[in-house]
Amino acid sequence: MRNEIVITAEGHKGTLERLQTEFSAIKLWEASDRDAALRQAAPRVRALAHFGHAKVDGKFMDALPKLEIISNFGVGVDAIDLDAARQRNVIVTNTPDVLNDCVADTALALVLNTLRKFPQSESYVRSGLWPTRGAYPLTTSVGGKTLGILGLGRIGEAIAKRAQAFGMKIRYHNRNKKDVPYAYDPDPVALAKNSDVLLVVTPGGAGTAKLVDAKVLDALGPQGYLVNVARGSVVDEAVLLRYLQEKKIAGAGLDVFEHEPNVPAAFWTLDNAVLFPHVASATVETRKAMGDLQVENLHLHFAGKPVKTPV
Ligand code: NAP
Ligand code: 8YV
Repeated sequence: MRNEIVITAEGHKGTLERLQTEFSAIKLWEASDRDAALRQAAPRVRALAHFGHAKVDGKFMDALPKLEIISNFGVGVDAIDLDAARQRNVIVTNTPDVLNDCVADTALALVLNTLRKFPQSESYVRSGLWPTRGAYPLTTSVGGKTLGILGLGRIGEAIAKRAQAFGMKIRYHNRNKKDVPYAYDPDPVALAKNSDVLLVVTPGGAGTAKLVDAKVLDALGPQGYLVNVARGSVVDEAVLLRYLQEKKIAGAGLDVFEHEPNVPAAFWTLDNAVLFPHVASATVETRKAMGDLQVENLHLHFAGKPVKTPV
């Protein structure tokens, strides 16, 4: 008999297919009455497969009193109340490492696109402006610039390697200093002050909420660039918008926003911002690897074995 699971949202197609084939799956997003669906599942369901960024809080967990594991599609687990899970002895798993390369590639793409304005210069050709207005204005080079990584973890280290290959110098700030060959700054303001490009790749959640605020952006200054591939919550978005409009920083490259998929319309027309729709891990290969890990954790747990990637 297949083990029963609840799937919270419509996620990656191939993974959904696996989940529905290998488990007996209740698709919460399809239920006309979500509470009734949870009440029906409550006496039996021990596992939740979570997709997306909707909150999984203590109340949600209490609706499934037999819950033992939440298997998340994604490395960031800021949507899941980890304290509530701990209090209820619910294991939380995520999908680390398998996405490092793609997320780091995207981070570098944002660095290049933001400093060199490649998307804007591409639009210049497509809009037919080149013959009439002449050469596209000069931009600024990447090589020789200092990249300050806020959150030098698994993905941050993959970004550092790539950035070095582009001739960038690396600095970082974490709460804990690491044994790495990069200069350490004791706080985000010092890192911003010492960097040309501040690249944010910390986890989201309460511990990092608005970590990049006006003080950090002031330290980055009018020649400095911000790149965010972490979570929108880590940056004070209203302040960032104002600083971009007033040219108090030189530019920003953003893969993540505070209220995705809604990006304030004022960002759309900025010439000094490059905007991606949260695509850092969005390749066929990486999304499959993330889903395989999510499914593997569920199978291991149902087999009574330790999960592969607990949070
Ligand atoms: P990780 O290995 O846990 O690295 C996170 C790093 O952030 C650690 O080095 C940690 O060091 C540091 N950190 C945590 N809190 C901090 C704070 N308050 N101030 C400064 N540094 C702090 O995680 P990862 O696998 O690299 O992933 C990082 C995050 O990237 C994820 O949690 C997720 O939010 C985001 N992400 C986004 C995408 C996307 O599609 N855009 C894709 C994947 C991941 P200390 O503990 O020493 O502070
Ligand atoms: C995914 C991510 O886009 O892993 C993460 O933390 O942000 C991304 O890889 C997201 O989890 C899919 O919902």
